Order: sequence, then C-alpha cells, then structure tokens
Amino acid sequence: MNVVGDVSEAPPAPEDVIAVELDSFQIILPEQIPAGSHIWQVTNIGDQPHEMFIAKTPERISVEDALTLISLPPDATPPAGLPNLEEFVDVGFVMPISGEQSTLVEMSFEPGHYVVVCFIPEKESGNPHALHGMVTIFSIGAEGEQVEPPASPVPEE
Ligand SMILES: [Cu+2]
Repeated sequence: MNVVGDVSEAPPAPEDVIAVELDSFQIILPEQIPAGSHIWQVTNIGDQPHEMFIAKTPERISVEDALTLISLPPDATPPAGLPNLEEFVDVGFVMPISGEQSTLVEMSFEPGHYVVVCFIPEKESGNPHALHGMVTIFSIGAEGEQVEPPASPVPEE
C-alpha cells in the first residue's frame, strides 16, 4: 500500500478511483468494488478524524458478529459460533484523516470477503467509532461477478 498524494503526479482517471466516504459514524463504500489494484479516494465528510483498518475474513461475516467481536475485552475468548479472529488477515490501513480532508491510497484486493473498521475513540464515550456504526462488511467478486453490497449498522440519529 502506498500513499500517492504527491502533487507532481497526474491525478488518476476518475473511472479508476474507488470513492469512499467516512462520516461520523459511517463508512460508505461503493456498492461494487473491483478486484485488483486501484486508487482509493477516501474523504472524511464528518467533523471528527477517521481511519480505516481492513481485514480479510474467511467468509462473509455479519455486522452483528463484527460488533460482538469488536466489543470483546482483549484476551477474552469469543463465544462459540463467532468467526475466528485468528483467521482474519490485515490487508489495508488508511491513516487517520481529519474532518473534511481527503487522501489517495493505492490498495489491491483479491476476490473475497472483508471488514473495514474505524477504531478512533469517540470524544464523549471513549468507545471506538466502530461501536457507533463505523464497521462495514464488504465483498469483492471476480471480474464481472456481482456480489452482495456492503453492509453496516443503521446510522445513529
Ligand atoms: Cu471514525
């Protein structure tokens, strides 16, 4: 993964860019994300800093299971029936972006299932943004394959 925000480089063609928005508190991905290497334009449309941790999961997990895993204390044994965290593989990270800022990151994904999370603590509760809604499940299909659209918690009022 390389940050490619160097102003001397020509901007990427718009059709090659994966546009992602980070809001307080939602990660908004395109309905379909192509496999392979692409420029992700990540824009923070919220008023707090946001980041993205992306992990590959062995199968498509549910939003509920993701929230349960994120809520577990460190070293806790996950309840039976949950996806095994040891099978998750870190595959991408976007450093914290301030509100109303944007960054370009080159990322490459093979077809499969993923979860993206923001762990920045919320100002008042101290809980990670994930527990306020910033966790999104997404899938990437092989070329030409349509997959289930991304899923995330219903945004808070
Ligand atoms: Cu966040």
